[in-house]
Amino acid sequence: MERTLIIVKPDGVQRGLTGEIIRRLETPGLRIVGMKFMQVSRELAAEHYKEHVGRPFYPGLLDYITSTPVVVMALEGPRAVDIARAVIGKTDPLDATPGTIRSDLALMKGRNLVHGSDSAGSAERELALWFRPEELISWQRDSERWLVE
Ligand code: DAT
Ligand code: MG
Repeated sequence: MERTLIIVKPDGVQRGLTGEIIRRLETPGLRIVGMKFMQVSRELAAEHYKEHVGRPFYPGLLDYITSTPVVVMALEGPRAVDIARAVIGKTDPLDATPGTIRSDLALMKGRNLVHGSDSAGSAERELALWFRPEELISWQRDSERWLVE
């Protein structure tokens, strides 16, 4: 089992797509183990996106992610990081495969609706950044044996 960090970004919340985005990630079998609605501070945004410091889009990225509230989630499942990335699609909606969230619902890299951790290491770092340990709840779903062999 693996955990990944998902953020429904401000455009997702503003466009009323929170439910649609959660549905697309939850339906394949990923299980919610943490979730909250929050306004992101500049400090948290900067720490989250620190790998992009110095890139031309970085200031705009911080303005965007801190503009209005987000929904942040921890999802758990086998290969959760890669499964979530597959459901989300490539960074640029134009490159994303049809059927993915970004291909179906977004137009631009800078308004691509949702974040998903890109590796197990990133997921660990990001989950620690966005959630206190007690906010992540381990639980089992009765349908698990029909999803996980
Ligand atoms: P991803 O979100 O697919 O992991 P990333 O980590 O490379 O993509 O970049 C983080 C976010 O920054 C991305 O979701 C949107 C924004 N971004 C990346 N490259 C960009 C660009 N060239 N122009 C505008 N925004 C960009
Ligand atoms: Mg990334």
